[in-house]
Amino acid sequence: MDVSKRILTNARLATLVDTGAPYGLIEDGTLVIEGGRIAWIGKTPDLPSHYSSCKKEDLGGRVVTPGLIDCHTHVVFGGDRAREFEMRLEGATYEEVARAGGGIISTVKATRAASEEDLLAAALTRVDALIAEGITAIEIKSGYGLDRDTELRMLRVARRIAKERPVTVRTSFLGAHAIPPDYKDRPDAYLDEVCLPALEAAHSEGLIDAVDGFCEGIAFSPEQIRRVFDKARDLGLAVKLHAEQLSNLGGTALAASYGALSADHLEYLDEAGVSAMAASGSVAVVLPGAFYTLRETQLPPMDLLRQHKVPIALATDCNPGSSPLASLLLTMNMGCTLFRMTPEEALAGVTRVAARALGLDDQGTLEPGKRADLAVWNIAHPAELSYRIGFNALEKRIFGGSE
Ligand code: DI6
Ligand code: FE
Repeated sequence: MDVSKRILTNARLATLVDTGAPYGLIEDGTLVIEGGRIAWIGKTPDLPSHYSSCKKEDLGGRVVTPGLIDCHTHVVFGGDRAREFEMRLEGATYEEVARAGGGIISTVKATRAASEEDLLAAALTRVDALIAEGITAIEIKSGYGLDRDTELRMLRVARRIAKERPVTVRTSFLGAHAIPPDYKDRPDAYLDEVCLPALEAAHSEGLIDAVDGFCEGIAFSPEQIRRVFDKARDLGLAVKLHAEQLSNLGGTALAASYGALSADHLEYLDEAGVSAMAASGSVAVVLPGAFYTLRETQLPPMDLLRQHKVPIALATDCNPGSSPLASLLLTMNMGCTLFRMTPEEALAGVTRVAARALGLDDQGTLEPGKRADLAVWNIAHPAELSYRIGFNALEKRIFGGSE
């Protein structure tokens, strides 16, 4: 018997390939894995005869999806912000907490004080929760260091996660996340003296896959973000942006003009921004965990995004302040209930479209040539993934062909 091959049969394959069928579903499907990649996929009766001598794993009619992808997280950080949660419940807004020196800056203090080992151990607890729900790829941002050493330490921790666990990690440099207290009212000096040099240093150590920023009244202006993006362009790095989360500053159109992989949050996005995204091919990453936690009422312009055919991804935004959420399944449910996504859009948003938001060409769908990153679910229909709340139906996760 040939053991280099693995054949999963009697499965309902939610391929997420645009075949016309919802979810790209193949009923009574079989999937062949060879060399860690999908070698063949189709209806069981059509399986080529040269596979007939191989042992088959009967999945008993279970649903198989691509491994899930969380394309926007801040899982590496020190401390927590439970006290801030209490303050907000007592009436303070997220911006008021930030302006009073809490918010992102309080996590910066805790992150600077934490060792690489402590940051790794804490991040792994969150990554493990995601992996337990079938995640096979995750994006991780820096941005709680805001000094060169801590930004680099966060990114090293992110890279180490891919060695400690069977998961693909994509890193984003987010030095332009907040203005540190020592540079209060001098954001350009912070960019010149800290952020841009740290970006170069991290890039030269091979620690970055993309460059992100936070374009907002409490963070950086479009002109300042432009300076960060110009440096990214010089270094040949892709960009993405936290944009239009609390107000509309036009960050999305700026990101689109740099061919951004994605623009993220987008509650205050207008039609001009949506058309700029459509023209650049950028993905809209919506983050219902932050919307929920901040008790936002302004919804991202979902219908405009659909009308302009902007692909929509969904992610946890797992972070200690605005989205202390380490469940991508709950995020899918929130995407449907809060943002009125369909369960099919939600599943595409954490697979095919999330892969695109990270520039991962060989993941996110079930088709020949793609990595064999799969999730097998003990459910009868893929809509159940979004429908249930606080319920994890993962039967097993396959990463690069192995469990
Ligand atoms: N927007 C967010 O939602 C996170 N960062 C950002 O730019 C929040 C980060 C935090 O509150 O710690
Ligand atoms: Fe974020």
